[in-house]
Amino acid sequence: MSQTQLAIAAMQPEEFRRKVVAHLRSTLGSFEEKATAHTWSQALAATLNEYIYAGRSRTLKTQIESQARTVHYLSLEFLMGRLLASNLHNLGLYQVAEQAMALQGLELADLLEQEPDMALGNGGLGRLAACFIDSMATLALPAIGYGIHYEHGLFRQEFIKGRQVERPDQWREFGSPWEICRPESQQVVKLYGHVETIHDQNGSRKVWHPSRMLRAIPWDIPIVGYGGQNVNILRLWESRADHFFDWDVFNAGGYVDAYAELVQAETVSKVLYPNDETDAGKELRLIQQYFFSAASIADILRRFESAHGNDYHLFATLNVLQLNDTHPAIAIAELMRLLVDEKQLAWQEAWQITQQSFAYTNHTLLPEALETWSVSLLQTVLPRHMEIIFEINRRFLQQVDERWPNDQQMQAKLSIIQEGEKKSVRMAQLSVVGSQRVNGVAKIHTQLIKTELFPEMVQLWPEKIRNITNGVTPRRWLKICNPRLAELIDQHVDADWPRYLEKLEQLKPLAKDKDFQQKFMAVKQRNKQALVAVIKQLTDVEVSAEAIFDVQIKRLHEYKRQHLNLLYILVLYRRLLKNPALDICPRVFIFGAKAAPGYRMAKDIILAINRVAKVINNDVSIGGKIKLVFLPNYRVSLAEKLIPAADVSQQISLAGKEASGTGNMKLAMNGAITLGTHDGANIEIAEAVGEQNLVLFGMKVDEVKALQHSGYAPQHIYQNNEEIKAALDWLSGDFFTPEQPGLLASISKNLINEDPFMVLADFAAYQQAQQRIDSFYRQKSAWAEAAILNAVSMARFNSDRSIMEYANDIWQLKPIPAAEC
Ligand code: Z2T
Repeated sequence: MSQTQLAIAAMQPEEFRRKVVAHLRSTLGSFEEKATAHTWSQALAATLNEYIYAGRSRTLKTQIESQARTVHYLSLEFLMGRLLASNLHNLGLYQVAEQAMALQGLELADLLEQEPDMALGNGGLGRLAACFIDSMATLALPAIGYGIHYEHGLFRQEFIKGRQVERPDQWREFGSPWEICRPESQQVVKLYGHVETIHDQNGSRKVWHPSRMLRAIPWDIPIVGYGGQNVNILRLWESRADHFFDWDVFNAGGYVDAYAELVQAETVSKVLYPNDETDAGKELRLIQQYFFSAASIADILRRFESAHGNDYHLFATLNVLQLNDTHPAIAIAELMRLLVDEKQLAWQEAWQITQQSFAYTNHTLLPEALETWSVSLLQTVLPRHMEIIFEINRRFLQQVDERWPNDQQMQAKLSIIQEGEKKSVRMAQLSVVGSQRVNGVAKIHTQLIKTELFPEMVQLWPEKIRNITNGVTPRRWLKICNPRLAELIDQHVDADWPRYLEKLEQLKPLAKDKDFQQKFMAVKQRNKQALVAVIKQLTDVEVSAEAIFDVQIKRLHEYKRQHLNLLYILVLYRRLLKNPALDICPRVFIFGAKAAPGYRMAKDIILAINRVAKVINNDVSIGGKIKLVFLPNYRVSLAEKLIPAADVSQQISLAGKEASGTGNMKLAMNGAITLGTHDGANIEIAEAVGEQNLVLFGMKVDEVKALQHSGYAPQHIYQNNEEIKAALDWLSGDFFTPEQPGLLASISKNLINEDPFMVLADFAAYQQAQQRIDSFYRQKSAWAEAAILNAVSMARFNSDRSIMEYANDIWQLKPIPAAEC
């Protein structure tokens, strides 16, 4: 144990209480009698910061001394959620804080609830980045996260008459105790303008004359590793107007115009784009991407130069830049621009450094999510970068020509530039060409990248594409969110299991133990009771904790098939109306999901679930056998309440569409049984927990492919399956929307005529799988055994394992535990 850790271990509640009170008075300018729960939570955060900053200095000193190779995780999204509980746990101060607050007559849980979620991300991709920086700090890797300091994160969702309405997220309304502004490290980012070619004795060179400038101001958020020894940084850039620019306009007499410029500049980091898997292609989005990429690279280069001057050949030895999807891919062109135009390196040298430095993670195969930027937009916003991309492509196509001589088709297929009426840049191609490694996020996904998305790239560079299956941090997603289960685990294995999750496998023999089963299921029951109260508070619906809690929580997307779940609920409800004595286990269907604001079908599905819910929940004739709730404003902090209470985890995407999924891992880790398709990480979860401990169903990827080729005709299924037909007709009539018949018809219409994600084709298998869940749940002991085996077999899905694989396979990075000083 280090000195700090010893000091923390020796901390007494009364001493800690006094520290918090001191901060309440001096940092918050309040006092005990006056302070609200919010003020107390701020005082608690301020107290933690004493330890966090000490840890940060320790970590930084060690890293500077060791001249460590560092990874820079570039991501447009970091879905952090709340940080107070996580920091308390990671520092080892949770219990003492709980006791200290109790001495003060306060409930720590109430204080934790005061903190708004830091929702700077959409879904899986953003939350993955958050789990990964937790693991990087825990594993003592020299790592920095780079992103955008959005003023508004993902919208807050409300339902009005069952419809999603978006409200602005205000996470910083009252400030955040975790962030520190670092004006001394600000950067300038330039945009627009034109490129001049200058001819001199050395030939010709290019000079970019930008016409706009932004300042990028960094806000640093400390990331505390588990155990508290290492503290890394998440650096988020905020855009501001450039001083000089305003000054010019001001002198020209345009005081108010200067303000208009200022507003434009500050728009860049104003709001997170709420699209999860569609490419919006908006100019402001491109500027966001470039703004944070350019600021981050300038920051990395500044740090490099202060240690190594202009010895750029060392750059790729000491730095690796991980691209979280193609969102920061423009960074490849930016590093080339800096090395070639500003540092005057030869193209070849610059390219070698660049390609050695970057690595790219692909998160989806959905064509609508693969980013392209129109050449004309790039020429306007980033004219020099566009030239550089053309040159990268010209040289790449030479390589293609060497491998496939005179093959025009191959040139067109592989080109970074998509030819056609409106030429565009394919950012995935650019990322593959510009990186030393490319990775997919689950075995099946990586396989599909190799066979479907980039088969030729595999021939060009056989070793480039790797798999690294996603993971989730067991600190947040087990220890913190499920204290009751954590306590049960603590009674049986070493306390450091959140760091070494494989230790839970020691519990496998207890899966058959009746006493342990009873304790495990008692935890689940308590968690369900807690969720009952949350459901009542959020929806005013009363549900029974005796029912199966069947949970589908994820972004709303047709490929994720929330409407497959809904269709089954409709069929089941019809069966119950026909036969109220139908013998089924009572079940509560629970949804949580946000739809992209412009995604019509997704919003229609939300409306449909809410309308069907209203009818079912008020129908006394079915004796409360099924209930249906859609919890509003699904987010990280709500997930932390839902996941520990779930019995069934629905992961029912069409095979081949969900790259990995990570909610599937979180739910299994908390003892939910997966009801899933042969897709993404579900397949690997089945390998880990054993086929008999989850329910997989439906078409596999090759069957989906075969059906597509043979011609999929959902109309035939609709015509030939009485229950499907009745349910879809029911939905499009007036039963659920008497005031507006046909309001929900778009869904039925879509499924009958197009059904792009083959909901009807998988329906029969799905409803059988649901029946298997029903009979499985009745065998109390078998179910408990399976639930336990799920929870204790998740070591492979610990994000520490994912990050170790990145460190070994991609980053060549070694842990550097911070030394005491
Ligand atoms: C996203 O959350 C994911 C993929 C995206 O592709 C975009 C977003 Cl915002 C551009 C998800 C995948 O859908 C999911 O399967 C995966 O587990 C997650 O990324 C993390 O890899």
